[in-house]
Amino acid sequence: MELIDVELRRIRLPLVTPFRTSFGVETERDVLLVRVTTPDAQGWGECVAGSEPLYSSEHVDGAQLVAREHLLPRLFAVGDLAAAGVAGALAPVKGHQMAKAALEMAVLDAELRAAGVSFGAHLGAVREAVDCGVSVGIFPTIPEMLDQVAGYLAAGYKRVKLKIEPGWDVAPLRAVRERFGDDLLLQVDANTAYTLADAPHLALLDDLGLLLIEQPLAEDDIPGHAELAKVVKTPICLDESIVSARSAEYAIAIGACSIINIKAGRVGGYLEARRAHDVCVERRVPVWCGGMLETGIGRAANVALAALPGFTLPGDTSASDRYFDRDITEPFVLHEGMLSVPTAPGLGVAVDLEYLDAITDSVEVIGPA
Ligand code: OSB
Ligand code: MG
Repeated sequence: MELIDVELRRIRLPLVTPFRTSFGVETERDVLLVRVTTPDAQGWGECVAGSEPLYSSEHVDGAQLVAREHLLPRLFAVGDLAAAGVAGALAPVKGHQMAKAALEMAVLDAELRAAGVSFGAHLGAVREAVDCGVSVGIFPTIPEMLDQVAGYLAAGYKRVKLKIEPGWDVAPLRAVRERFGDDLLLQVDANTAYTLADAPHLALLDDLGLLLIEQPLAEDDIPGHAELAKVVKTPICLDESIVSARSAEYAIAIGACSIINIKAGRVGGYLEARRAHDVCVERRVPVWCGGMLETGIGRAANVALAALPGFTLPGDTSASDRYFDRDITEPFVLHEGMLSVPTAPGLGVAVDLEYLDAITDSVEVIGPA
């Protein structure tokens, strides 16, 4: 495939409700979109980096700079480009998984649109629709949080994930159990807000019947999670720590986690995400698809990924209206707690270009040197 040019576009989309985590609050998404043009098709990619480097070391301005200055020149230098060759071509650049993932995604979309193959079919999807959970931020008060959860349950979400931090853990969780009962599939995400010294406190969560606790300790503290797993009964799930299929393999091997949240952006792309999935399946470690408040572009790919056989737990693949009043593709709508996996070629969704232009902050088009 020949790469004709690549558009880097920044859009601004307000969130329907502020999303607060232990690392910060987001009220709108400032998203870097990638559009690649090849002779046969265009392809879209979405970079999941946040506006500040608070979830990981990447952030959206940095991702755009790295894409423009370091990644795209390497892609244009490849003679006959294929999605399967993107990671190798970009490997000399260390890190920057989210920037790399966005470029690989756009190339893969173009390739699959030209070939008439959907993302799901290409990745190995075995389901037509996927079970959806919802990630609930930290609220100023417990009643406000409970109302939000009630609304999501009424909409049909199959499991709830509460964001926690020191001072917002046991009490809100007990309140959720009291109001919605013990059958609710409930899990928590700390986004690295605790240390191993908090192990006795985290063990208090054991009585709450949680599916898992996600990333309680620091990103680089994989051994600490293995220690914590000896003290708490709630299964430990890693998010931030898993930056490649290999890191998944090592974390599982040392007993740091018994469940993994897979995010394509964090591991450098959907093809590496599939390899991480395969590692987990071989080791009988359940996985689920994480989310990064994606637009319909990223959501289409996430829903396809979540349809792979090892994704046996509901993911953070919520409907478009959980995030935005208006999505930039046709909206993803929940049916009986599920989202349908797109079947049309590539991502299988169409971008609303008129709306996109209306919410665009900047566009740069990069060609061969
Ligand atoms: O830790 O899973 C996380 C959003 C932004 C950054 C990190 C995380 C999240 C979420 C939201 O939990 C998941 C979603 O997209 O609904
Ligand atoms: Mg997480």
